[in-house]
Amino acid sequence: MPKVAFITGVTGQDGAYLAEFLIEKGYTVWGLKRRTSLFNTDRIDHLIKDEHEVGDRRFHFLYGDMTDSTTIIRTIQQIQPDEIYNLAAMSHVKVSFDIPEYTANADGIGALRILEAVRLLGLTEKTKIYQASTSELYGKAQEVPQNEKTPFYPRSPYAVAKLYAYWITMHYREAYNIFACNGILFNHESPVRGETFVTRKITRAVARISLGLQKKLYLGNLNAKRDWGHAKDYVEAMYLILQQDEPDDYVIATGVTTEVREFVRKVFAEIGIKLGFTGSNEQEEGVIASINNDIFEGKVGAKPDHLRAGQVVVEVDPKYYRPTEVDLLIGDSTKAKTKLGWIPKYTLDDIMKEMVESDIDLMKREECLKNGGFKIVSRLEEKR
Ligand code: NAP
Ligand code: G4F
Repeated sequence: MPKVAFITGVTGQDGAYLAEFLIEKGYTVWGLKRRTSLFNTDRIDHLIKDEHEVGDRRFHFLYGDMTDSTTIIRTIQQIQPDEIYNLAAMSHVKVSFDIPEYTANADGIGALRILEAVRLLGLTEKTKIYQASTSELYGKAQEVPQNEKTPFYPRSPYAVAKLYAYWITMHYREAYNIFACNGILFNHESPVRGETFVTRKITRAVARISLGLQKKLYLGNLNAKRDWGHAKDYVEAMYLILQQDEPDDYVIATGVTTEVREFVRKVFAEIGIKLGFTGSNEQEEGVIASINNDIFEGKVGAKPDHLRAGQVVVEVDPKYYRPTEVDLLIGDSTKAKTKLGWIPKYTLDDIMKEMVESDIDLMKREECLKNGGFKIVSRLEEKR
């Protein structure tokens, strides 16, 4: 019998990559999906098969919401999963300051609802649980780099909600002997990263600026440093965590940290634009120092006639500042490397290159679509 996995948050970045990964491993995958007024399955369209056309389906949807216990219990009862990956969350740190109560409910109590369902349904021996914990738990980091023993100091309603989820997962492991694990994942990105997270916001904007569709990129804190990996590497770690003999918690990170400002510079450099930064704080600007026409034309497929040296293409807008910031994250994943044999394959340069190329392609397709072209493949498919 194929193993059965239940993924909450299947329409998100990680859910999509994980579903694909598990299906390739032979699993039957059930995904929890919120009802939305428009389709939001772009990232997983390639996995969805019409039941009227295909007999053997490996991927299924169920409607539900992390704030709705009864549906979660009914769903888990129906599926009887071998593994649950709890990825659903209001995952945007800045937005969590605007909707803290909802964030606590979905991200914090949501994790409890999954654990309690497994306990109530008598599945504690059968079902393993992965909880999507986060490096945001370290917040005002108490040591550098951060590992499984580093004390937590959350700095946002999101991180506080995730702190509850972390501890309740560990508590259910100890109190009820459930195979429940925390993956403390540092930031991970991809071409299907949500458009309002900083890396994707940057690669999208650089693509649009290069094509003359946008003039400037407005950002918040350029000084923040993050340990950025690739979502594909990170979903493999989630799977490995649940394949161990004993449940445990693991830090998943690359061990390399990069400033937001440096990420911006690198993405512009990828299309042949050398960027300099002048000024400080809210007056800081990113200015084109020079353009390598050959690289630009090779990457963008057009001439940079609308761009010139001295042009300001990046500005700071304080509306993107957070009431409290997480200044520096860098993870030490020695435990994952030793015990899981997990080694990330992608470097930050690989990720950035893949993302900007994908966004240039996407922007061209969107423009083509506006002008009467056809959308023929899903976003994830076209980015693989
Ligand atoms: P994401 O792209 O924002 O996806 C979040 C998923 O959760 C989406 O499928 C979303 O559905 C779903 N969701 C949100 N609220 C829900 C609710 N109330 N009920 C049911 N589903 C709900 O996030 P991600 O980057 O894939 O991250 C996956 C998980 O890992 C999240 O828990 C995140 O907090 C955590 N994490 C992420 C990172 C990272 O760098 N990516 C690092 C550490 C931890 P819709 O599509 O309908 O919005
Ligand atoms: O890309 P971000 O929004 O990601 P953040 O806050 O680190 O959170 C992400 O990673 C966490 C893991 O550590 C996950 F748990 C969480 O779910 C999410 O996936 O911001 C990264 C940094 C921040 O310091 C932010 O202040 O970039 C800075 N930044 C500067 N300008 C910006 C912007 N962030 C966003 N989103 N938009 C800006 O304009």
